[in-house]
Amino acid sequence: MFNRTEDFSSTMEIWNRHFECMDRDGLKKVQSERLRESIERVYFNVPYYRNKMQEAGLGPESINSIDDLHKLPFTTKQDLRDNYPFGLFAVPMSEIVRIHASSGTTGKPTVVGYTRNDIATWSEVMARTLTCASANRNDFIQIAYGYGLFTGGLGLHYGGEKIGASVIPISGGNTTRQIQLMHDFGSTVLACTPSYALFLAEAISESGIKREDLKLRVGVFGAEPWTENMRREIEEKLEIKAIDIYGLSEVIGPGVASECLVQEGLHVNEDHFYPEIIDPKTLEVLPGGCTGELVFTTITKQGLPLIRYRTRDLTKLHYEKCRCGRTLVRMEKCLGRSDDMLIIRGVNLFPSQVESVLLEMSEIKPHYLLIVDRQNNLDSLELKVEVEEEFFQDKISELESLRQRIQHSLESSIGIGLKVTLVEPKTIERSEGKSKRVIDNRKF
Ligand code: DLL
Repeated sequence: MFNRTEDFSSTMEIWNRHFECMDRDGLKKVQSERLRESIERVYFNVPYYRNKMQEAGLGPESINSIDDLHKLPFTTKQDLRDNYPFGLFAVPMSEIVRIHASSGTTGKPTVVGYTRNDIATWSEVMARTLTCASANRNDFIQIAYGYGLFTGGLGLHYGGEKIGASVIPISGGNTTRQIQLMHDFGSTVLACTPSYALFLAEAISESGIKREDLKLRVGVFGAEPWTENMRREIEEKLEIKAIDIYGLSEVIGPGVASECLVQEGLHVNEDHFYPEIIDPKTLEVLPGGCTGELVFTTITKQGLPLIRYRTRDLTKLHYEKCRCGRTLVRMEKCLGRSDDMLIIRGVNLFPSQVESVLLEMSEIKPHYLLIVDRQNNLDSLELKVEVEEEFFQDKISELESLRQRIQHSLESSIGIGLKVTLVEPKTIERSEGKSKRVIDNRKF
């Protein structure tokens, strides 16, 4: 993968040269020290971690360096759910200054809390992310990620302000206004999901605005998987450099890892988030260069520290120094997951969330199929669900009102617009083994 030779190190800015270019032995010392502090923090402040460590026969003294990490048990999204909403927080609520949330495996969201210090860490890693993408104080950053409980909008916002850029907090949607302001304000950096970037590219070409009248130079795209082909298409259509940024709310939000202009893997901010790759079946730790599930231990976070958190994202790590000069380990683009989480227009969705809403309605059977597609570069979601025999005989108007009720409950619960189609009993194919609930027609 990494075989080109051009040297970028003298031309690229680095936000925090001390940590981003530290020699790996020095980095390991920093990581080990921070890990020890983190383990003390969770052991003494979070009963869940203390119990799990005690069950494994471990105390804080068992963890002396990063080499001891493998002894510790894993943490999963289910653990966060079991301790909903604030059970894994390691500080009193009076120290939490911000709460975000993302989808859990059922109706309940995964809740994350930040102390003032965590917000400072987040701003720091986002400043690195934006600098990695060549942004600086002279840029106008149009933030078209959603603001709110989703971490995209505010994550980019704080990073943009930290580097001194002019931040445009336009949030997601309203494409006509996005294009208008991009033109009038002279936005140079676009932050949004890669699928929305493609959608915007088409909309710009239809808007009558000429490309040379826009100042756009680079995009920071993430929150969903996207391929090298999609990157090429975005770069050609928008005439910009398209940079991949990765993160998850549980770990901090965006800012966990980001590409530099070399575009050969995403630098993980491993002085804050220590990555491991495991075999998702055997749970063994795998060496650099092997594909497996990405696991993170936060080593500086205070509000919600996470120990060996299983992301379910599949990728591999590369430890060689990058041509930009950074020594931080790089992860390859994430293209798959080891669970059934879907990402639709940047929003996470588990089929079980849909199921739990459907199960509350007596008129329908829990036989359903979710069909995901991509039209005009935007994801679409359709639900086909079987109606109970007795209700299927009902008047068309009654069926239509049932359909609308299902649609409203689902949309308010999962936060994604969808099309609902009612189908006759026994028309959705039954499977002998694990039922197939999702057909994903998108090409990744
Ligand atoms: O998506 C945080 C984020 C916001 C990242 C803006 C980048 C930009 P969650 O909503 O918790 O957080 O979703 C996290 O999204 O486990 C991956 O499966 C997926 N994901 C995020 N970034 C990428 C990416 C935000 N660059 C989940 N490539 C993660 C592939 C990504 N998948």
